[in-house]
Amino acid sequence: MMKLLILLVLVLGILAIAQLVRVYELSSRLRGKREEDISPADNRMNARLMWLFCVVYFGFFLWLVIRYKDKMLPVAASAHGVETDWLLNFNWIILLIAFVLTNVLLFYFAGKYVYDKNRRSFWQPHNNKLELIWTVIPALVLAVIIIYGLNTWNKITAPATAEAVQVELYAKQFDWTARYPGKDGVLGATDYRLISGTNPLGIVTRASVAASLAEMEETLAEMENTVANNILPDSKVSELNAGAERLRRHIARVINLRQVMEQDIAVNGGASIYLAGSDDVVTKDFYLPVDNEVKLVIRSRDVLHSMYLPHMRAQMNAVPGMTTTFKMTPTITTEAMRAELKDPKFDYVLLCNKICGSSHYNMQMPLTVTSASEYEAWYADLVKKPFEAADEAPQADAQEPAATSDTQAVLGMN
Ligand SMILES: [Cu+2]
Repeated sequence: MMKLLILLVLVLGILAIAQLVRVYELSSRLRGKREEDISPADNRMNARLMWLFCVVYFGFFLWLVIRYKDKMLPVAASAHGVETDWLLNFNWIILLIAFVLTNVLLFYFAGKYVYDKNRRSFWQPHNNKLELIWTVIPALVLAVIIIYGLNTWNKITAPATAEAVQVELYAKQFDWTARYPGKDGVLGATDYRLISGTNPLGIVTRASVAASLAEMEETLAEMENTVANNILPDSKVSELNAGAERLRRHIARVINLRQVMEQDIAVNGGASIYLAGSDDVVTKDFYLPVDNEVKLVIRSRDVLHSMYLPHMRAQMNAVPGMTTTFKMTPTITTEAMRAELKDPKFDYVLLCNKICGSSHYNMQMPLTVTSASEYEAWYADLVKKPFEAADEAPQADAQEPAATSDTQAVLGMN
């Protein structure tokens, strides 16, 4: 109601001003004054208003900076984040100098050189020296910005070292799942064809392929049995047949995957990526050790997402059908950051930074950065629940009842 009233007052105010202007114009005409004649007093007032606007504008600008300072991110909690912040601040300083200088001069000159009929403007058609100055200086400044930026970018995007802790971050509408390699330190192979309620990340191992095939074959047999029993109406029978056909096609795809897997194992032996998955751990807990290089391996099941750790100044797209990576070194533990911010409830957070659907805003997972020893203890506990012991493991996809079996996922997928 209050908003409506304010709106009404605003509209009426604008109308009143428009009417006043109209009255002024009519009275000027009566007084025989032409519209093009602007008195020196009018010009001087406009000049003063230019200066006033300049002061009010920069005053508001400063007020905004001070007022919302606490909404800024705290100090960067990763090694490269400190460099990113330096780069950003460096750019800000250059921008601010150029911005303040040009805008203050713009308003100052507009006020200073108020129209005076006795003054003639200075006519300067060309000046090589000036042209040179305003070409060379911006070019030099831009070159410095680009070289400094590229240098930082190359450092951030360089490949991770072999000692880096590997963690997979798996995005789907609308949550994150983490996967840690088991004792072998290697993340096993994955394939979308195996995604199911018990294998949400589609980890490929001999056992998971066999389980997937067994479950699908069982479902197929049930379907064929139902059709053979001849108790369903024709429409249901054709629906069931179509479903069975899809299932047969998917079985063929998984058999194909099995072939690829067996060939890889035959060629690479124990080093095959298909033998590395059974001890992987799929979890909703995201822990990282402090002062240790980390390689984040990022995948998406459905649409574009983006792995975003604002406090770490880390961001990387999660693209369906491909794997992206981001390496970083966290430098401040959760504990230390809580002390720094005097906020005992503070947690680092992993967000999705691509608008990926209706619950995008809620797609987040807390990150805990601990000391190396605490991390070791946590990890030792974690690897007791490997992926292959899926029967006892807590279901990662508990909040998604729609896809609780291989078959349902397959039927929906085709
Ligand atoms: Cu998302």
